[in-house]
Amino acid sequence: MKNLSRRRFLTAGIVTAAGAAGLYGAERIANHYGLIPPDAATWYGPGETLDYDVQRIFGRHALAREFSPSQITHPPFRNEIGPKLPATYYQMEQNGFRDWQLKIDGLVSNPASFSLSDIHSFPARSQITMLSCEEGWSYIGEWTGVPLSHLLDLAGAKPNATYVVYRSIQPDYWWDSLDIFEARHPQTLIAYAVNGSDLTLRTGAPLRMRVPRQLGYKSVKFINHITVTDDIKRFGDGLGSSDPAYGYAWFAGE
Ligand SMILES: Nc1nc2c(c(=O)[nH]1)N[C@H]1C(S)=C(S)[C@@H](COP(=O)(O)O)O[C@H]1N2
Ligand SMILES: [Mo]
Repeated sequence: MKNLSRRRFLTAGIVTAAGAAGLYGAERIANHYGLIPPDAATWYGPGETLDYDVQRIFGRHALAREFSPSQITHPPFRNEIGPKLPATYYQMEQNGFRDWQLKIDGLVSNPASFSLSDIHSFPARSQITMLSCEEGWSYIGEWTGVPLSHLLDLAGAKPNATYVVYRSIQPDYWWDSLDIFEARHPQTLIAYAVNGSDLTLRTGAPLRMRVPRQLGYKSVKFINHITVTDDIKRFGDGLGSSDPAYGYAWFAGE
């Protein structure tokens, strides 16, 4: 397979370049070129760093596979939602999420707050992709939403931005970030519908991040706050997301 041989080639290249210093040296080289994921110091760091580097060097623009309508999974799989959502969530749900706001701040020239009707008025993209959970199940669905890159442009994300942090209405329990390449990738959406219907509580209503090139846990539900930054270490415990605290890598690409 093409990808496998590329991966081997790069791994060999980095290890050769690092010489006797091995993985540690490889990390130093990768660090020099800005190729270190935020959680690289954790126990799965070296392997994850190599995966991330291969992806960023060879696959930055690669598209996640898109499927045909006949391949959509019926009924779709819906994961359990973790701890109970705050009471304000259910109040907003009762009200058709008319009061929901998606805030975008940080390294932007026009910090903004978008309502759902703002989001619906922006250019939409629909794509049929697979959502794969780290626990081994997956399903195919058609997600519709606005490309995150469009919101970054509207807010005027500054050129020195390196990461985009996103939080849900469960801000401490579930938050994540993408590097600027993944954030600007055309398939990365702020989704509001799946299979032609508005999202529901189970699917992350009213807005959910959809990152089809990475595992399902990066597709955070109930999104209400996006922050553009050049300093990912400032957020949470500095590892780029809540994933490492649960034993999962920040970079969840293939
Ligand atoms: N806010 C929030 N987002 C979340 C989760 C969650 O529990 N809370 N679960 C994640 C995980 S582990 C997966 S695999 C997907 C599942 O998406 P689905 O319910 O559409 O299948 O949502 C992700 N987003
Ligand atoms: Mo998952």
